[in-house]
Amino acid sequence: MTVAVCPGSFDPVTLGHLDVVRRARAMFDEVVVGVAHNASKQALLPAEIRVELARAALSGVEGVRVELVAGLLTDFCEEVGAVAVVKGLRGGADYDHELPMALMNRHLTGVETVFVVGDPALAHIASSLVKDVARHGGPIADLVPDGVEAVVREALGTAPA
Ligand code: COD
Repeated sequence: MTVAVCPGSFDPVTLGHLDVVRRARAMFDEVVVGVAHNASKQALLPAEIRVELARAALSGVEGVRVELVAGLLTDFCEEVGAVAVVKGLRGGADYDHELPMALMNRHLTGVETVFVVGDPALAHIASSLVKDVARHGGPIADLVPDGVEAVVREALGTAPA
């Protein structure tokens, strides 16, 4: 059985993330979604809430589970027996951002990274932009899975548009 890890901050999980996870599941027998800490980002939502929201969004998807990544992504990949990390690309900027991580992860344990091209209809969706829209009172319901908008708004203290 081939296992892949789809890692990210998922702060919060978006429809773009779900697209990447589904594409990964089409290639691997099992996908473990790893909710991790990005040292260069200050998370809005606590890790446990990010895990909860991702689990709810993916609860009906067979062969996919969501776990917290407590430390290094490469250690987590070894724990779950993953043969690959799957990341999504929206464009060239994503590739530039992802390449050093892919190389570092391969340097650490040899784990390969597989890049999937996301649905272009979702290419404008990024967790950071979702939070920015919500922070200014804009609508985000069609950018995130059900239930996520309310949690983000509560964390931000903003009312719906
Ligand atoms: N379409 C396609 N892909 C998308 C979309 C979209 N609309 N939205 C997001 N994605 C992709 C991103 O390109 C990325 O591949 C993935 O989804 C996750 O995105 P984010 O923003 O939730 O997650 P990041 O980029 O903050 O995740 C970084 C990690 C948390 C994976 C990284 O920091 C990490 O591995 N941390 C653990 C500690 C570690 O091992 N550090 C060393 C790393 S070399």
